[in-house]
Amino acid sequence: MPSPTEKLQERTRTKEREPKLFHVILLNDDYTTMDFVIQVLEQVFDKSPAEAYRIMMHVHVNGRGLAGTYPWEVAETKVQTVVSLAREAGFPLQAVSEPAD
Ligand code: TYC
Repeated sequence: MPSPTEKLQERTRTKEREPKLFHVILLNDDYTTMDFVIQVLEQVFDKSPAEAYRIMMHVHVNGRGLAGTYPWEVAETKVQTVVSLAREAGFPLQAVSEPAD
């Protein structure tokens, strides 16, 4: 049996190496333009033009889709960036984050 100190050290190391990951999900709507969503996927989520188009069409057809997976703070910042850019441009585009597992 490991001593309590050894247990604590094991748990601490695991947390540092495996931060909890969160999916950033884009939601479909009827008003945001396809070009704007593609632009967001390229600029905020570093997608290639082809991948951005694929993800945008997936969201358009299925209602929601995965833009990227990040540690919690990065995921929250990306959600806020998407919403800010969309509101500045006059679009209702929504993004949410949710635990990856
Ligand atoms: N449904 C939008 C349209 O037809 C396009 C769109 C795609 C909007 C993805 C939001 O997350 C979205 N213009």
